[in-house]
Formats: sequence, C-alpha cells, structure tokens
Amino acid sequence: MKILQALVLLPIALCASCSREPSMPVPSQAQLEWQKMEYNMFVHFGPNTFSGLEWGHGTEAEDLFNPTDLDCRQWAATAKAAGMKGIIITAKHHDGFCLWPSETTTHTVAQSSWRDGKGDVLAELSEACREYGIKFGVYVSPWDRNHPAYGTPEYNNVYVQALEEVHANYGPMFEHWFDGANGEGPNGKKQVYDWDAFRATVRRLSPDAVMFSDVGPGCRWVGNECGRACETNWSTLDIEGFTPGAGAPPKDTLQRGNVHGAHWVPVEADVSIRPGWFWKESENDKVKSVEELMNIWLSTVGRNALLLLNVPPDTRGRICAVDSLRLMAFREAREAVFGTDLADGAKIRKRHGGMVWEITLPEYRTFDMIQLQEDISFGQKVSSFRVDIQDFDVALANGGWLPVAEGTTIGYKRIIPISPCKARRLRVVITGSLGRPVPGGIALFLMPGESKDVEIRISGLHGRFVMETEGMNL
Ligand code: FUL
Repeated sequence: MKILQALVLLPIALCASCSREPSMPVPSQAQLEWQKMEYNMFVHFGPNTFSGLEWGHGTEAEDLFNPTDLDCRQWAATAKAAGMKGIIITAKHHDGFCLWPSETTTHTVAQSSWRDGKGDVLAELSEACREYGIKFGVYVSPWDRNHPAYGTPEYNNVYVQALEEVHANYGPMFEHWFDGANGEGPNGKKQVYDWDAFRATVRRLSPDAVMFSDVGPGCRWVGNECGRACETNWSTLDIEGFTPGAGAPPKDTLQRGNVHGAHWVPVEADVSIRPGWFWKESENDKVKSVEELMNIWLSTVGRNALLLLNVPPDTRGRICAVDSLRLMAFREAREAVFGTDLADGAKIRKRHGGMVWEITLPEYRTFDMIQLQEDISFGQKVSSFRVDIQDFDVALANGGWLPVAEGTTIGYKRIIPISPCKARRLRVVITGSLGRPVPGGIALFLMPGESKDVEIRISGLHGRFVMETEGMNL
C-alpha cells in the first residue's frame, strides 16, 4: 500500500518541485484563501452617516450616531446574496468614534444614547457574519481627530489597545485594514505611527488575518479608489524602507508591483458603489450601474486583484433598496457571463516545456472572453502571453493559428475580453516567464447578446479587440 502511495505521489512531488523556483515569493495559506475570495463588501458606517461628511471632525456629539433600525444580519444576508465572501467594517474612522464600547476613549457607542449606550455594532456584525458564513474584517483608522493623546507617543499605546480590544473580542478576522492616513489630531499635531507595534499586535491576536496597507504585508492598495487594477499586475512587491501613507512606494509601483519583488503582497482594489464612502441621501440616484460594476469587475478580479466594494448602510443602519437591488442585478449579470464555462469538457495539453497550453474543445464554440489562471501556490511567473485560435478553413501560413489576444501578467486570474470568435482549438503561448509556468485554469465565456454564430475574424488582433493602454487614468 505504502509503495503504491509512493508511486502515485512521486510524480506529483517531482512535478511540484520542478515548478517551484527557490527564490520566488509564494503566498501564505491565508493569502491563498484570501485571493480566492475575489469579492468582499466594505462597510463605511459611523457619525459621518448622519452628518453627511466624508471625514468627520472628531468633535461630533456621540448622540449623533443613532441608527433607527440597525440590522447587521441584513448586511450579511445582502453580502451573501451578492456573492461576496467577506465584510470589512470601519470600526473606527478618522473622527475617532468607535463602533464598539472601547475602553481607550470616551468617543464610542457606549457614550451615545443609541440603545441606551448598550449597543455594539462589532458584536452584532461579527455574529451576523458567523450566521451567514461570511468572513469578518475591520478597518481601524490610526488617524484620530478626536483622541487627546493623538500626536504624542502615548497614542501608539492607545491604538495598540484598541487593536487588542477589536481582535481579542470580535475575531476571527480574515483581514485587517490599515489606512495610512496621517492628518492632524485635536491638538494640531500629527502622529508618528509605530507600525511595527501595530502589525505585531494584529499578528499576535489574529495570525491568519491578511494585513492590508499600501505596503501590506498581507495585501496592498491598488493605488486608486476607482476600482481599476493595472493590466500588468505583479503580486510581488519590494517593501523594505517603505511605510503606509506618505512613505509608500509611488502609485505606479503599487499598481504594477515589482516583477522581481521580494514579498508576496497582492492587490486589493477598494471602490465605493456610490460617489462617497459614507451613505448620503443625495447619492441614492448615483449608485453605480451594472455596466459600471461589470467594468470594475473586469478591471479588478479580471486583473489579478481582489475587489472590495463599499456598500454603506443608511441612517436606519440598513443597506437601502437601490444598492441591494443593484448588487443582485450585478450578480445576475455575472452569472449570465461567467456561469457557463465554454471550455467545459475541453482537453488541455501542456507542450514545449509548459510554455504552450493547448486546448481542444468538444466542438466549435463561440466566445468573447478568455480567462487564464496561474497556480499561484507556485508563485506568479508569466510576464507575457498570447492566445491563438486554430481553424483549418483559415488559410494562414502558420498552420491556421490566428492570434486573438495578447497580454502581460496573468497571476491568480486574468480575464481578457476579445472580439467574439468561434473555434474548436486554442493555444496559450507563454512568451515570457520568470520560471516554469503552472496553469491554474482556462475558461471561456460569452457576453449575452453577442451573436452565437460569428465567423472567425481574419483580422484577429486588429478586429474589434482593443488592448487597453498601460496608462492609468487616476
Ligand atoms: C481613505 C479614507 O480617508 C477614506 O475616508 C476611506 O475610508 C478610504 C477607504 O480610505 O484613506
């Protein structure tokens, strides 16, 4: 039995070891699981929900926070129905108001008259997430415009204690969101943050939480707030000498990563479903359309990033109908595209040392999106690729192979929209790689409404397919 096991496992082990590049960063188990979540909900909620401000001054009365009908189960149910896997809430935003009864300050739910000072949003939300099988995470702003100690070394201890309260009492946490914002506090001073102490606290109490910041260490900011990752997106980054906030690498580097970066720090793209981060009645008619959300999806999840979509609850403490209906319509739209994998039943062969992935479909199929994945447990390797389709009716010198797409990085997931085409055989040609590439999956999709009976366009790359430029419009 042992011998049989060894015979079965040996080729797998050999194959795995020959695909592993010794000096290449790979994701931790927590980062791998995090990446597979793909789509999470951001929740901005606090005094700003009631004042209409984006950055509260910190002087707001605690009684301002007074949700009339708070229902965190509704948030979790909405996230679940939307296809999201986690929720991250602003436990404390820059105004310093804590959504849990923190001992570190007198600016919390406990000092408000909401539920006679007995309310605790973190307790309610973490419980609701457990009930709905949604993972829970927190944003705790280090910038605090209320705390009297802000701007003095003492504040770093205060903030560490706040982190301890949150992580010890409301975990497990899948992600901790570190905002690098570093403005002035009530005494006009800025804080010198003790990032080492902050990170060590989260690591100690929530060892599996992926820490977000401009420079990770768990995942990194995408460098904009419009939901756009770069086509070239390395999950590797050099972080030595950098800090979140003003000491971060240039935005361009955050977007692309470093091709030979020493650390695995994948991209998270945070964007709001509305113009602002906090709910405002005046923005009820400005909720992003399904089309906008689909473009965001293709530019984030489709470009090796995780999408963190902010859906802010209103003054009742509920996600209002316009937002939740949009989320459901968006889910339906995604299912209409990605619910049917037209590569289903295909035979996939690796050739030329794994540099060519040949796909033979069971029959001719029409598609206009190609989804490629690397098995990132071996690291991210592909730096350029091309996709060809084959048809012997097309009399081309190179055996009927016709290029339909090309690109740079793949990473965990890359979705490439192309002109609709009909083919039975495809090949992904890896034209540049840091090591032996390891495919993680190939799928083909068709946008509903596209003709099911298109002819192959001889023009290939010069047809309707438009490669976006690398230039980012921030
Ligand atoms: C930024 C904050 O200043 C915004 O208010 C918002 O919370 C965004 C997600 O992060 O740094």
